[in-house]
Amino acid sequence: MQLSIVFAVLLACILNWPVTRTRANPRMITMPLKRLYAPRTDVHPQLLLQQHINRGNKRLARMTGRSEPPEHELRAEMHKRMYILESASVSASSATTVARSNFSRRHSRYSKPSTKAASNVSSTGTGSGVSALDIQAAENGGLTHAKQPTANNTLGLAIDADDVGYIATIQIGTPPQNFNILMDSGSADFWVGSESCQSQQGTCGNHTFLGSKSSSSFVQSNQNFNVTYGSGNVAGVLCQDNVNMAGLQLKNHTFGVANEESVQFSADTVPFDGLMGLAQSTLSNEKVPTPVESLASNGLISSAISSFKISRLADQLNDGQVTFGGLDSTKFVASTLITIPNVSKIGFWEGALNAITVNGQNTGMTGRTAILDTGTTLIIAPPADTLAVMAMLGGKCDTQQCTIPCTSNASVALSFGNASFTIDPRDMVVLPVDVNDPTGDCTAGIQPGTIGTDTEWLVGDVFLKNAYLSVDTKNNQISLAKLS
Ligand SMILES: *[C@@H]1O[C@H](CO)[C@@H](O)[C@H](O)[C@H]1NC(C)=O
Ligand SMILES: *[C@@H]1O[C@H](CO)[C@@H](O)[C@H](O)[C@H]1NC(C)=O
Ligand SMILES: *[C@@H]1O[C@H](CO)[C@@H](O)[C@H](O)[C@H]1NC(C)=O
Ligand SMILES: *[C@@H]1O[C@H](CO)[C@@H](O)[C@H](O)[C@H]1NC(C)=O
Ligand SMILES: *[C@@H]1O[C@H](CO)[C@@H](O)[C@H](O)[C@H]1NC(C)=O
Ligand SMILES: *[C@@H]1O[C@H](CO)[C@@H](O)[C@H](O)[C@H]1NC(C)=O
Ligand SMILES: *[C@@H]1O[C@H](CO)[C@@H](O)[C@H](O)[C@H]1NC(C)=O
Ligand SMILES: *[C@@H]1O[C@H](CO)[C@@H](O)[C@H](O)[C@H]1NC(C)=O
Ligand SMILES: CC(=O)N[C@H]1CO[C@H](CO)[C@@H](O)[C@@H]1O
Repeated sequence: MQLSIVFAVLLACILNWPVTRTRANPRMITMPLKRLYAPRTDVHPQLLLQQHINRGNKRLARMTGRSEPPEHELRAEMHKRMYILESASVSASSATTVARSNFSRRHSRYSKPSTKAASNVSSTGTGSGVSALDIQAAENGGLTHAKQPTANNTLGLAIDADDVGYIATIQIGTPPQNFNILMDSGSADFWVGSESCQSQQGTCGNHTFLGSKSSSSFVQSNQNFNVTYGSGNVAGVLCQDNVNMAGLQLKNHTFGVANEESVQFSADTVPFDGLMGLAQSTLSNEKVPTPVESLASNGLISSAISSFKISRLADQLNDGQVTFGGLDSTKFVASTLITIPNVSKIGFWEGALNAITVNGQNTGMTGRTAILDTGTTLIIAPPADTLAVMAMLGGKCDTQQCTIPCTSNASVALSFGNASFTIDPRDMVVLPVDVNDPTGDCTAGIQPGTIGTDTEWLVGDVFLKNAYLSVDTKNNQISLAKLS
């Protein structure tokens, strides 16, 4: 595998690994990729991935109002994957632990990637396997911080691991404390951990908590709430406190403090302290307006609009952001903006998906809808649709998952309104089945959802890295545009 000099040197610095120049082209560097990744002793990326898939399936179930897949089914999926890992003699001894619960870190999770490496990294992924950066991030977890946005009313979105999730820093309480918050367009509850938070492991980990000890403006109610996500659940009480998002001061906002968190949220290595749902509040369990709805009703922004630029770790641009009250016109090509009605009856952001093409060839699928969800990593599609797309991609599906060659440069495009949005081939190859073989088979960016209607897609970051997304509560509409 060849990588551009800057990228290779960056990696070499991070990994303390020697790089060798090839004679043929002194500008290019060959890296002994296989040697970069010692067998890990904790959670294998494939297990993390199964967790993402399970999570997607459960979300799909919840949003369509059907019963969620029973816990034992999900566990069975995990066990199947463990079995595969064991037979491939990769240590799965701690595979029952939760994602990233004990990751060894070869470098600081808060290390700042060089922006100089940015420009040409993208050329290394397509057609030549999963980038070394992604594999390393999948193994190490942690956050890659975003650059400070220049637009008003805008928060940078840090990247969790290898594009697993997107996290903003906001301030809550008096005096204001920083909280890292997962920004989720696919749910509608906002909560952070409370000072008395407990988990099955004891405390709720190395996180920032909210309560009367740390905030003089904190007021707790006796109204309970709970939320079950695809992965994990929280329960607690509603409270009021001051919330500052990108300089917008929401006084006495009502939201949740979690007194109980499952380990998916409480583990030390989970890089966020709470979650902000930015779907419509009709979907919320807390039954209170979302922060963006409150910003609008208090006149702090002109309309309840949230707009997302989801960034890709491999690009090394770190320009992810969420804008409240409007769109950041510097992030998209204005002439490509399309606006479509929301069709979800229960408060998701769901639009008509008019066509799906593979390498420009129409799959012939019609009448599909897509829920646009920044909080889901992959695309979860109905099984029949997934199989059809995989067949055209040259991929295959077994009972565990769908895979495609890591070297695939096939392009899948989704059409909304009258525009077609092409998914970068790099986003379709998520992680090598064998991390030591980054040009072998890769988990595909589209996986089958076992529960849902046969026309409903759950479209997460694999797609959203390729479009600017804006959602508008008052007008009940969704806009998408090509990235600038
Ligand atoms: C976590 O990793 C450390 C260092 O590798 C090890 O000593 C410890 O036993 C591990 N803890 C668990 C719970 O696996
Ligand atoms: C990136 O690639 C472009 C063309 O592919 C080239 O003009 C430019 O010099 C490269 N930049 C770096 C930093 O290598
Ligand atoms: C941000 O808002 C201020 C005050 O309204 C305005 O002067 C400035 O031009 C805005 N900046 C951007 C980048 O829109
Ligand atoms: C807790 O997290 C902070 C960063 O948020 C880090 O600096 C610190 O080392 C962590 N402490 C432990 C015990 O993990
Ligand atoms: C969760 O909240 C619902 C009502 O919002 C309630 O019916 C249910 O009992 C709660 N579950 C738990 C485990 O507290
Ligand atoms: C804060 O909001 C709650 C609930 O809406 C309300 O009961 C309370 O009076 C408010 N407090 C202040 C100081 O505005
Ligand atoms: C994929 O790459 C091959 C050669 O590497 C090229 O012939 C083909 O046109 C590419 N396909 C797409 C869809 O870019
Ligand atoms: C999509 O439709 C709009 C008007 O509804 C039009 O302005 C635009 O040119 C169309 N785009 C394409 C690619 O056809
Ligand atoms: C929550 C909400 O307003 N949902 C709407 C989304 O759009 C559909 C179709 O226009 C409406 O029926 C829903 O009420």
